[in-house]
Amino acid sequence: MTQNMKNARRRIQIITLGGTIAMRNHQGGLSPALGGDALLDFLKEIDFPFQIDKVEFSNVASANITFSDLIRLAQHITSLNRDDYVGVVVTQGTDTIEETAFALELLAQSTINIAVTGAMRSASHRSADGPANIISALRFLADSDGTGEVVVVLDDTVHSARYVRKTHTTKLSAFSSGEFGLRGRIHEERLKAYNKAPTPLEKLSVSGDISGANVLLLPICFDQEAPLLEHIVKIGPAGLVLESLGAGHVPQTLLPILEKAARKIPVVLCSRTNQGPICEHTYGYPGGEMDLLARGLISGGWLPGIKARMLLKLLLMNSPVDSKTRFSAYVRNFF
Ligand code: DAS
Repeated sequence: MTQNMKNARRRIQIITLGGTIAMRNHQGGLSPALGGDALLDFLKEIDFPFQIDKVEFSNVASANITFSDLIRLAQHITSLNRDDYVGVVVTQGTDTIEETAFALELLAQSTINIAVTGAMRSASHRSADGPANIISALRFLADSDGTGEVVVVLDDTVHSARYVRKTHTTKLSAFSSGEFGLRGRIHEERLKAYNKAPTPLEKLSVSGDISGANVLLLPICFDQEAPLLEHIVKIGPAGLVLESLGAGHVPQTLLPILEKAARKIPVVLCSRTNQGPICEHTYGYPGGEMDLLARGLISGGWLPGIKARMLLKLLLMNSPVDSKTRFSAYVRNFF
């Protein structure tokens, strides 16, 4: 995009959803407090070359954001005029930010960039990080081309939505892109890009109907009890994502039930290590990845379990047809 084109688009919208960034101490514990106006009041002291619109979408802990909220949010962003907007900042709780940002990458049908941010410290904290994170998110948008990219910005670091993970409960630097590396860093008020924006993923249209798309994420543990898994499969989920052992392995006692489930529904193999890809042709023992893939389970590739569950759920909401093949196509393009 040329500078002239960029200058023609002079608006950024900040959409507030809640989270620690908007929480205050109340009767000894943090809870949602600041609405959009109060949260963003500090911006009036900052000289920023864009018009900033505020939209208060909700004010909840991120554990309470729902799929219907997420779909409404994506539709709202899609409806913004791309000739006017440089980008959108979404503020929300950090607990589910890696899932919602990835979902926006799949759902928002727009070339407007989206920077999702939050805070590790509440608005009551003497050195709250929320305002700095919002400013960094605005700076990312000011310095990046509108390709419909979705990033998570915290602690001056910029992460591609599809790679970012929350890896610590409380540290300011709680987010990591692992082996994929940072998308960039905000340095001296500008974006230093370390990596290019990843190739956009194919967008998914979904209705708000989530009834046929129950997907369970299940970590597999040492000597996991097969009867428990049998009960879960009997309940009739539309899909199952396993955070399996190592590079895609399970105890062999689980094989009959997993094979049976995979005949009916997509059963995705991810790793509970949450780092590195599932192997395809390394381990040949019963319960190894070669055996599981041959029994009809599908590889989650590099996707951590929570993102595989998000992708599978949105795919099923889009259409139950060919969900295994379509899931695998996304997995190939993920990295
Ligand atoms: N852990 C909190 C946060 O970081 C709560 C939440 O996710 O809403 O925002």
